[in-house]
Amino acid sequence: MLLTVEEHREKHPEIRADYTIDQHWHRYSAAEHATWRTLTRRMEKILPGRACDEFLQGLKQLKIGDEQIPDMERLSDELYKLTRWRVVAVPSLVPDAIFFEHLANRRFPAGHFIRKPDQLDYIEEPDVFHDVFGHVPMLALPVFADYMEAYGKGGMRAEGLGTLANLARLYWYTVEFGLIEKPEGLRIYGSGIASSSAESVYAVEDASPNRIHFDLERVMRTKYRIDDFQESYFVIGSFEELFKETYKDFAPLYQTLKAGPTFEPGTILPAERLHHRGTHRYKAGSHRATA
Ligand code: HBI
Ligand code: FE
Repeated sequence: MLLTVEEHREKHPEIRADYTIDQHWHRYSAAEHATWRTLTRRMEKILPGRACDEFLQGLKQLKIGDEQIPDMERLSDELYKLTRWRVVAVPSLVPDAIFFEHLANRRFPAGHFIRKPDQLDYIEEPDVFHDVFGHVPMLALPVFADYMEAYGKGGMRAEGLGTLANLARLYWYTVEFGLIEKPEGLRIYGSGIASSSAESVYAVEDASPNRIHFDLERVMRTKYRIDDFQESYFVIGSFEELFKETYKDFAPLYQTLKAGPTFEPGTILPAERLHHRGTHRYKAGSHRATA
C-alpha cells in the first residue's frame, strides 16, 4: 500500500521528496539475484512467439539479462542513449501525482525490491522484476517512449480535472495489459502480461477472454480487474495508432466521459471490432495474476 516519504525513511534514510531512493545495487543478496534468474529464465522460454518483436528487441538492446538484477544507473545510461529515458529506484508504489511527474520528465520509477521466492506467481506491488523486465524494454521504442511521456503529462492535467479513473483505465488496458495486432497474430506489449508467465499464455492463446480493437473512449469507460486475469484485452493496430489516438487534449473527452455509461470488464459492445469473442469459461478468482 501507499506509504508517505517519512514512513519509508526508516528503511531508506536518503529518500527524496519525489520518492526516489538510491538502489544500492551491491546490497542485493545472492538469493535476490537468484529470484531474478528464476523469473527471467521462465519468461525467456515463454515470450518468444507471444511478445511483440519491439519488446524482445528492447530486452536485447538494453542488455536486460537473466543473471542478476540490473543496476539501474547502468541501465539508464543505455536507455538514455536510445530515447532519453532514465530508470529511477523507488521503494514501491508512489502517489499518482508523483508517478505522473516522473513519467512527464522521462523518468520511469522502478520498484527497487524483488518479490520473495514464495511470491513468484503473485505480488501486490510492482517490484524490480515487474518494472524493469516488464516495463523498461518498451521504453527503448521511440514512439512508445513518447506515449509514456504524453501519458505522464496527461496525468498531471487530469489530476486537476479529477478524471484519474479514466486515465488509469487507459494505462491499464495499454501499458499494463495491451496486445498489438501483427501479421503473424496478436502479440503482447503490456508489462503486466509480459511479467507474468501464466498470463502471457492466457492473454494470447486462451479462448476465454474477449480481444477487442482499441478505442480510446471505450477503454476509458471500461473497468478492470486488478488481481486476476483480464476478462477483455484491447488490441492496437500499431504503436503509432496508439500514440495518435491519445496524443490530444483530453479535456473535451473528459466532458463526455462524465456522462454516459461505465462498462463491466467482460462487456462486448454491438458495433465494435472484435478480434475474438471470449467464451468466459475461465472463472475469475481461480487464478491470481502477477503484478
Ligand atoms: N507507482 N511505483 C509506481 N508504479 C506504478 O505503476 C504506479 C504507481 N503509482 C500509481 C500508479 N501506478 C497508477 O495509479 C497509474 O495509473 C497512475
Ligand atoms: Fe506496471
